[in-house]
Amino acid sequence: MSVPSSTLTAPQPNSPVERGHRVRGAVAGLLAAATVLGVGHLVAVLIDPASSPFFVLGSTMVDHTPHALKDAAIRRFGSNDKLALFISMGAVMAAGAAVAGMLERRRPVGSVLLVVLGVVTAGAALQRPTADIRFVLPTAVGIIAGIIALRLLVGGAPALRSLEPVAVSRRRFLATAAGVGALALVAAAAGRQLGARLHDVVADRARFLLPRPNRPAPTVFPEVQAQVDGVTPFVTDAADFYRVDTALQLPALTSADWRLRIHGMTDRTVEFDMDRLRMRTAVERVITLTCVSNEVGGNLAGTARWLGYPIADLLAEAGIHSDADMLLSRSIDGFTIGTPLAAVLDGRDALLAVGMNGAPLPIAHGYPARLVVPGLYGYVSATKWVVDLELTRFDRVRAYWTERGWADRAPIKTASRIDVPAAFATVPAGVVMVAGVAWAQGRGIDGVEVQVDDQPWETATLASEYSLDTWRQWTWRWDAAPGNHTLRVRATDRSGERQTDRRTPPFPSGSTGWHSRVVTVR
Ligand SMILES: Nc1nc2c(c(=O)[nH]1)N[C@H]1C(S)=C(S)[C@@H](COP(=O)(O)O)O[C@H]1N2
Ligand SMILES: [Mo]
Repeated sequence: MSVPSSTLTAPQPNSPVERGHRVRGAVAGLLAAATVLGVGHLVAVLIDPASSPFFVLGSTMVDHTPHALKDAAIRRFGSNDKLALFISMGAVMAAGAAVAGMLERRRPVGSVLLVVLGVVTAGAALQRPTADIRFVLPTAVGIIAGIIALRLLVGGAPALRSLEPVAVSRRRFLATAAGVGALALVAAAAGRQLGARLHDVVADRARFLLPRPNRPAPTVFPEVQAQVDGVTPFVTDAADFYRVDTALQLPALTSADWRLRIHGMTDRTVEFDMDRLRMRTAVERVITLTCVSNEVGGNLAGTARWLGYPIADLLAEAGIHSDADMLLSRSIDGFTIGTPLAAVLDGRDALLAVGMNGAPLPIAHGYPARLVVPGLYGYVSATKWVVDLELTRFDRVRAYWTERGWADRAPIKTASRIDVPAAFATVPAGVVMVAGVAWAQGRGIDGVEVQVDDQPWETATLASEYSLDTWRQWTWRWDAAPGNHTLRVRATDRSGERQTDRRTPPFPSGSTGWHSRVVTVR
């Protein structure tokens, strides 16, 4: 009587041999996944960086992330939300790839999973805002390369022909693994190198000539700055300016390639390039930008000197139809924003900006051109890398965030923040300077009050007002007695309205509530 040969040769489930096989399977899966991404990235360079499988999956996740999760990510990681996304995506993929590789040893489960992943990713690629049919290629080629790598690693060359498990010697496995790993790395590196169109943009930006403003911004006098250590600088350095956008890779747009098309409900379509833009009157304005996702006390707000061209003048060249009520702007990467047309035309300093704090826009802040509209949260006004302005109507279209439930029109709500003392700071008893900022763009700040514990509200001293469209700093001299204390702040805007104490989250139209800080006095 004969025993089935498999019971003789199959290692026991937990034997060292079996464990070794599992590790090999996991390594094979990881290398196959690296091959998909590396080769996919390389092919993507020939088409569009946005078609790279990793970016396709990442951007698709960003687009479909519920607002609660997006807010949590921004709250926790701030402008590092993308890094956090990439790391968690990489971890999930690595785990999945390792398991798929282990399963592949017995049945081609890993290969089947790769095909499924490929179909899903290719489908997602076609949904990208700037996609055409070529967007499936990087994924397709990457997946084919990944399957070949996986089959080679679990079964050697014969495994490419047969789906039966084939034994591979340890040396053969290591040699193949090294080869596949090197190939994936080289492909990814070559992809990066070739994809270094960003280098061109860096060089282009270094050469970019800023227009000289016909109307320079009023001087930022020292009186607008509270003279207290640790208070926010009145003008935010570009390097410290908050960054919020959906772009996983920075759009690489040179000023030579840049065009702005104005069309839709207009008498004619007009197109600006940088030369045509430069012939127009430039202005410089100091404006405080604010993100709707800013939590009470948060730092998603910043003030800069923006150099650019009044949007209303550009629109006038196209001739606006009187029944248009929305300016739908589109960025080179397909992101859209709907701005109430009235806000662009009512005389406020709504700009197509090309400069920030005396330099060309940083690439992350929209180089070579972006919109800045005072008084409106960024997601309804501040399109970066803008290339298209369409005159349309709110009852016809929705934009990126309004499609996801955020408010159609979103004026910035009055807010105030304590900057010093720092949260949970320990300060010596006696005179303690409390200071911070408050903003109510378009209306102006008329008063700021501070409360210690449950004592009566006290009036803070306001620094000079720069303009209605910038934040205003405040200070308050506190005679601090030992103990733990809670400081609270609230502002009143020029319309006479005082900030409500009702705490609401950023969704759908901006947070409300009073900022408070706990400090220890010794
Ligand atoms: N192209 C593009 N522009 C965009 C966004 C974006 O995701 N893509 N986000 C908007 C949002 S929500 C804000 S708050 C501002 C932030 O501008 P900043 O990154 O320069 O601070 O940009 C706006 N413009
Ligand atoms: Mo935002």
